[in-house]
Amino acid sequence: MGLLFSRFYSFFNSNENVRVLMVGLDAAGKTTILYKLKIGEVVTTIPTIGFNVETVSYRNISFTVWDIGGQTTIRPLWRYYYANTRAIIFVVDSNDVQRVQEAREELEHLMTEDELRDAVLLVLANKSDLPYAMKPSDLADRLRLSEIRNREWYIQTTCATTGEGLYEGLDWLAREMTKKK
Ligand code: G3D
Ligand code: MG
Repeated sequence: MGLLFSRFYSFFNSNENVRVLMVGLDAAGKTTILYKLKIGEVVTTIPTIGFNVETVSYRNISFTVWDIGGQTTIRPLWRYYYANTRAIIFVVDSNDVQRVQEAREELEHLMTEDELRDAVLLVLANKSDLPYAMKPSDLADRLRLSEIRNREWYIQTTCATTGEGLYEGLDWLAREMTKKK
């Protein structure tokens, strides 16, 4: 188990199953983050319904990851993965100005999902190492994070390839999740 994750895990000692949902448009950096956390074996399943789901678990905590965007027909099926979700990690490519609006629409959609209403939200402004990366405040504006109601949220700048910022992000998440118990 990696250092990043062990600190996160240390916040939890119950046997309650906890799911962390990590989503974002394709190429945002989710798979890279998943491997960087070094939790264990990442299992990819491709349900017949047609979207890739990556999962990795350590004891009672599991990370469930998929690409969002586009395909509205499969959207209702995401719900099967919402059970026990305590946290949403929304990963954004901060270098991709073209698709930030699409990311916002997807995020807004997730925020209206009834089964996710109690989940805290961590937004990762990823690829911050790239020269044209938007500043987190700019990204927060474009994602309209200030309009989020009844939910704790936080935006953290990250570089998934080096791991920078992941520790801080997970730390915030762990603190918020345990507060809510
Ligand atoms: P996804 O799982 O969200 O679809 P991936 O995204 O993790 O597959 O990442 C997509 C590409 O972006 C990968 O490059 C990956 O190395 C790169 N990437 C992820 N995070 C960062 C980052 O913080 N900075 C930079 N510069 N690149 C990043 P490839 O070339 O393998 O497609
Ligand atoms: Mg991926």
